[in-house]
Amino acid sequence: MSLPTATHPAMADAIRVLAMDAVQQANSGHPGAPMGMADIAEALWPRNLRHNPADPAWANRDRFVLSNGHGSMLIYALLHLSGYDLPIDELKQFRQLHSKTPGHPEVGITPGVETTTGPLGQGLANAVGMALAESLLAAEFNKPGHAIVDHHTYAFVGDGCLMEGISHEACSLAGTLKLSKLVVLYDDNGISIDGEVEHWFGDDTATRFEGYGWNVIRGVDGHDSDAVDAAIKAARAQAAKPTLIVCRTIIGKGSPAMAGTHAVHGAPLGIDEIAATRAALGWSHEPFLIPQDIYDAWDAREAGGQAQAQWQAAFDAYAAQYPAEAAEFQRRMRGELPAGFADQLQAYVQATADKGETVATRKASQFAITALAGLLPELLGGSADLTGSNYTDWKGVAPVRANPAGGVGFGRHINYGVREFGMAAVMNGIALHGGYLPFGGTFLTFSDYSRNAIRMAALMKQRVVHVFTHDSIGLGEDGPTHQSIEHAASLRLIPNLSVWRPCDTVETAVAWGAAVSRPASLGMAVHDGGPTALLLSRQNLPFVPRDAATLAAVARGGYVLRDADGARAVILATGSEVALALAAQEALAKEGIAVRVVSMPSTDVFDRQDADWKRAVLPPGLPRVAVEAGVTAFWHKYVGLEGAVVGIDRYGESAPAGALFKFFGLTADKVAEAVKQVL
Ligand SMILES: Cc1ncc(C[n+]2csc(CCOP(=O)(O)OP(=O)(O)O)c2C)c(N)n1
Ligand SMILES: [Mg+2]
Repeated sequence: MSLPTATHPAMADAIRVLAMDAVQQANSGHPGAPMGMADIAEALWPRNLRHNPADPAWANRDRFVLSNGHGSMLIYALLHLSGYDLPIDELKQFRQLHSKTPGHPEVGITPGVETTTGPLGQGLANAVGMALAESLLAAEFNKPGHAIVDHHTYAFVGDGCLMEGISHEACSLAGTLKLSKLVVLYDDNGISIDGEVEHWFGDDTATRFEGYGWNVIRGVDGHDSDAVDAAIKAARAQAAKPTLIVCRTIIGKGSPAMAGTHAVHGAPLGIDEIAATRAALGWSHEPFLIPQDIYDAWDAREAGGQAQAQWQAAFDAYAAQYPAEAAEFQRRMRGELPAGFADQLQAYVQATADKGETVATRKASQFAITALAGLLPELLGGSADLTGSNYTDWKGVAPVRANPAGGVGFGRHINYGVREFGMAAVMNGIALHGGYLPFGGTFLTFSDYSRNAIRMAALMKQRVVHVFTHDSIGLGEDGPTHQSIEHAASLRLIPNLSVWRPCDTVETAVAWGAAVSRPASLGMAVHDGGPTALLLSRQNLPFVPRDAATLAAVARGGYVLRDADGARAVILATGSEVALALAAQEALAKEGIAVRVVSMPSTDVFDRQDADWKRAVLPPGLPRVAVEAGVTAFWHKYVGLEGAVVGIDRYGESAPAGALFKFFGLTADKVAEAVKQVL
């Protein structure tokens, strides 16, 4: 690109001063990474990134992820300078309440921010998910001569991202799947918070990535933007492998006293050093004043508008020839479910109720997946190497596999390998990219491995579904390492995460329906969506017949499953313990004690019901007993301090499931006893 009058170094210096001045003004933040990566950014954004500041939601834009999210002033400066709707006043409000420039980049708050980053390493895994979504969509929708899906995904990473274990999980998968349109630029500055990383991070990172099957471009001078530009172009010129560009940089470059030291990582430079930096850079302008020639050189609006218009023309040609595919692509990228889906879902739930099968809820989940996969072409499954246990596949589904020449062939089931955290963060990237509704499975106990990515999905309100099977001591012989105790309760503490622990095929069908029907959140259009965790049994659970009203009530998250005239107490239960509650109800009835059984497959969905519903299900004044094969503390929210909870407050044991339920007192007798105690 030919530049007006501003030089490349001056363009990069604009980032440096914006970063150091905004951090100074906020009296908090991280100037080191933006100052150190300014030249790399100047090589990528104006010279290589295809994006349109006027339409941050353009489907075929290149994706950009700042995985080292602490360097947030870098992306804010880039968005501002490139012409996004991020005025200079927002940069002056860096890190202030309700500004568009929060401490770490957050999707949905700042136009042009593709994902929320800050937990190091996860942005990189999100980028892998975005690149995977791009490659899959291209395989699904592109036609000869019509490459309507054809963009790159770029990520900036620091030492921290590459020290994090998730970088191994995600990048190993990216290499195996030959995600060649993924280009990662490594800020190899030798510094992290504690100082010089050589003392705790001595890896040969380049060789490590070559081992993953990446194309590695070593030894690039990260302050020579022409060299970085050439490396990016070399990466784009090959279609076989993802690329890591190792850019040797100086953290805080430009600051005479602090560059190259950890002092500049996460603290303001101070006014004296800022003055010295201005002098050293030859930058005479006041804080937040950028000369017009520099704005002109950065302005991406015209080029972006042209790039999008060109793509639109290509898309229109595609739509003329393939109208159904084009409409489907647009629907999918908007994250909307197909017309008529709600009715089809209802019919599926009804059919499930009519069949009345007794199976494990993991199996019921596979039934639901099979039905939904036929209705929702966007459904994209997978498992962290437990497909045959999680039942996340369906008959005839093709696995996603790398093409020998690069990229992936089309499939709808991803073998994520034994990488729970990577899977969860890759799924977030897939959802953020748009076009697919990802779900993935593992054992519930290993949700801890995925946990921060589940939290990030919840924070970002992303529609992803976690299939967590083997949800309690009911898995039996594998023992306490595999038996979930605290997991259901702790997942329920994550805001925006919807958690379901269904008791039979019907509740499982409703749970799946609720999960896929949460609104999608793409780009700035973040509404009340979010992820879902389905907690499913390994063991068979008896089908519970319901009348029409009871069937309709399942979607409320908590409902009266089996009432009794003159009920004197309520038993609440979830999942495998609903059968115990029903058995206790019967036993108590024989003794003349009438109790109501409430099934509570989703406490968060129940909590969102109106007060009348909640009072009708759990009448104030009726004593309550909760039963769940896990920690008891959570349930006092519903039973109060006067109520009783039958649960397990220690780790499990290795034994057949039947013996374990008995040993831990998860029996109908014990539940009945607890009811008598609260009467
Ligand atoms: C998962 C996670 N752990 C810890 C932190 C806190 N933290 C923020 S930046 C940083 C050091 C990162 O080093 P590097 O990526 O090299 O950044 P640089 O100092 O070079 O800007 C740490 C530990 C974090 N943000 N995320
Ligand atoms: Mg570093």
